[in-house]
Amino acid sequence: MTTGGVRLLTTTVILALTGGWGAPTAPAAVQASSVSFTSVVPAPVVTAPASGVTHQITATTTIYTEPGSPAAAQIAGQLAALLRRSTGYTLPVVDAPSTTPTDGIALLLSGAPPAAGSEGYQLDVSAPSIAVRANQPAGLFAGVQTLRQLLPPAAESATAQPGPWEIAAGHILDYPRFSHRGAMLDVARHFLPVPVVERYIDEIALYKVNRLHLHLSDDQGWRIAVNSWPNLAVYGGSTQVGGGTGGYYTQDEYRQIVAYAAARYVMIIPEIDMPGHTNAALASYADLNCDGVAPKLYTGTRVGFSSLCVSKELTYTFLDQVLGEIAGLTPGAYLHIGGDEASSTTATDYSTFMNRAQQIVAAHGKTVVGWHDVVHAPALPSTVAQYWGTTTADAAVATAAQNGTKIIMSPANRAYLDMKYNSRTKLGQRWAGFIDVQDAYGWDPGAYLSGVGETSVLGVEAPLWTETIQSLADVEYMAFPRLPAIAELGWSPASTHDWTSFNQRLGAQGPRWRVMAINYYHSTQVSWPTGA
Ligand code: NGO
Repeated sequence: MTTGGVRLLTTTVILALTGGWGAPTAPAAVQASSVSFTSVVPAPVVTAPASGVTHQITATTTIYTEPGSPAAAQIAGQLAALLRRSTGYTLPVVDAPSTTPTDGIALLLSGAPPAAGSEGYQLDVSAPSIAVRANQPAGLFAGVQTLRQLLPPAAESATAQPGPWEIAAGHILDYPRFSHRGAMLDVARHFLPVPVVERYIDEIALYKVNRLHLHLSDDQGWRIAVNSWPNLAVYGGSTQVGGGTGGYYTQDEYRQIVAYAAARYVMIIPEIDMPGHTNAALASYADLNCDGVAPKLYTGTRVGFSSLCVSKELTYTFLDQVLGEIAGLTPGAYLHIGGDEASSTTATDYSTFMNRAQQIVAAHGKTVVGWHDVVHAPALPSTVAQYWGTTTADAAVATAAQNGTKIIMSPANRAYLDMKYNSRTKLGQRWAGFIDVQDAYGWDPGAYLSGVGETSVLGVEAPLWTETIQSLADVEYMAFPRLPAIAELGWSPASTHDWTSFNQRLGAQGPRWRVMAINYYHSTQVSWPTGA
């Protein structure tokens, strides 16, 4: 593509940090033709650019896919659909021939090195062809996300653009550091409808996030239909923070979210928070309360005032039926049972309750995840604890880790996407501190919490709580650019960790987000290219 008659070779021209990002600028970097081969987020394990060589996608490009693999064909179809919109080309998807194609884009389930594992891939871009090779479909999907980032940002456009569609040539070998690379949406404080969740899945998948944890219940709302306890959604889901009408997912809608995520190699982890954070359930069924009296629905933002009734047997029938239905709807291995801030439950009751809740989850064939408070109750060996503290030392979590408990790292002062960027941020909270991009990026999940080493860490997760968040635009503003920072910590080897490199690669995403109409925060810490 030409900009004012000058063909730009790369988008890696970085604006000096002179506060000039908001100023009117001449040619937008979004029109640049070829993106640097080293601008991928998360950073790949091995990146070897072939200098001076480019590949061009043209009107005659074919997408070849692994013969006999419906999963590969689906991924090829996703890539074709994206590129047909923006290039206007036909881009037929056909079975690859028995010898490796010498033209076009090939998505192959053969020829990847064992090091690529089940989620990694090898990408080779040369002048005549592009090949993504993986051992498993998840790796092909990941490789395609990398390829998308190497294309000009206009490739993400929903309408046909003029091109040309050049990609810098080179070789990438890539695989993840951690198996759990998560994002969380709190759909309880403010309900977020299915299209918002699906769009967020698209956005996180581009950064190789492979888990979406849905916080489906809290004091202010119950967000999933449960056939055996229908009032939970119908009544308990009828409001939200600030008193809006709330909402809930029908079981079909939840299945739709699960399937949408699965097609993008994202596992849904549903959370029913307990024994605290349960006012919506307690308001829906008087019998769940120790005194038999249902509290009113709650639309404020206090925490720690509600508790399921630990001494009533009905509570465990409730858990068994609710968790049983949700387990049945969820193909993923995990059920999250919260367990945080149970300040209205005594320590003994908390232990009794969490112990039984874990047995119930296990009986339904799922692995328990709990907020790290769960380590104060007897834990099943398989129970995973999600660390959300603000300190780098927690003796109980360290002891649990030393006894084999796996930890998901979500330190609130680093990974909470609901924290404000700074004092001028309108949305969000500040209880865990301000988090600008450099704070979100500047820690090592495998060496952050004392006594919790790399082998105890299942991965990272960036939670987005929604006390102040009400719309897709709000979600995007808080998630971008911090979510890609956490995604890189989850995927990339510690050896690639480098703020200067990350800053430039992150900045290169800005023009892409413009084209995708992602409402991102223009952090002054990031070296955005001209026009982003
Ligand atoms: C805490 C609390 C949530 C809040 C969130 C807000 C956890 C695990 N429990 O995190 O109820 O919504 O902070 O930042």
